[in-house]
Amino acid sequence: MEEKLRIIEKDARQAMASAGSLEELNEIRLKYLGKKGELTQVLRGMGALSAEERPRIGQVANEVRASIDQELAARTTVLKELAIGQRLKEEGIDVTLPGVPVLRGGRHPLSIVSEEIQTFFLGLGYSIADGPEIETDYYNFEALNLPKDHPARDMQDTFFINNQTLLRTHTSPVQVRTMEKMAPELPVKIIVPGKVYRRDDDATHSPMFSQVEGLAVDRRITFSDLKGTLDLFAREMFGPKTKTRFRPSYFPFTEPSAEVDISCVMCGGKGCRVCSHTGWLEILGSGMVHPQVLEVSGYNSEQVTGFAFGMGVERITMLKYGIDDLRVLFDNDLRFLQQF
Ligand code: 2NL
Repeated sequence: MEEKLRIIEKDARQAMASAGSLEELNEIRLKYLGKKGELTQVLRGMGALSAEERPRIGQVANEVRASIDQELAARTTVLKELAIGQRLKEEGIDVTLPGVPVLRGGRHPLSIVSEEIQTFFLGLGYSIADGPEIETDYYNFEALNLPKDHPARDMQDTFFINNQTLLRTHTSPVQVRTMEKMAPELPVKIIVPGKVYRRDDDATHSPMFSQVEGLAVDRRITFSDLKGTLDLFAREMFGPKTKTRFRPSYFPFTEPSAEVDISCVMCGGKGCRVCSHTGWLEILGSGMVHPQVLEVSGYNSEQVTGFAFGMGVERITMLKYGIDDLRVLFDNDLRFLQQF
């Protein structure tokens, strides 16, 4: 029996050492060590041995088993290495190739411009305020001197959620909320950036767009303060040679009201296609806060005055970077975004 075991040991080790693949090696393992394997068969016959022989044969059987296991483990390691080497060769991995570059994120042009506007006004001592995008009819319209059924409501086609609730059409309601909280404390100097919603959709209008509005309320604030502030702003945004023009206009929440134009960024004022041969480009709306708006917000309009303004960030961005279609700002095409 000992001889039989030694032969199995020799045969098994030899077969394993020459196995060419892990699959082949596994077959050999089953042939010798499996349930019906050769070694297993021999060990089953041990019951027939005499009491003197059994311990010695048992020890030999253990040695044989350990010896085969050792060869199995050694060959497994070698074949695994070979398999990896083979795959590397077949799949042609070239470790000298440069890696896949990690894409670096960047700021969206609308964020860049919105933050640039905010930074300018922070420098003049303004604070940043924000508030809800879902508003009540009261804060979006009534408090801003736009009663129900007033024709001026037609200027802002509105998404209503129900009779009293809507998507804000401008960030002005945040300014009303801020004044309500602060009154009668002075001065109020705030900048309100944020998304607003109007039922508009074409090459120059999007149903969602970004605004920055500003508000300054104090004793003896005048139209000169408004002009000086916005003139400085225009030159900061569009360069020191920029001229401004204040044109009479109408907003329900300001009186008097003015639209602010800058000398054309393309032609410098000579007249070209961008400025429709006028030499001027409109950048924002502004005015002296209507006394009615001050009163409902908690201020005495006999004692305090204020100016306010509002601008569309998309429009400023398009003028600053010479973009002629608003929609590229919302397409999220990396070929466009990576230019900033
Ligand atoms: C525009 C014009 C404007 C205001 C916004 C304002 C806010 C309060 C009181 C008075 Cl709380 N006015 N905001 C004033 C004038 C113009 O925006 O064309 N925006 C895109």
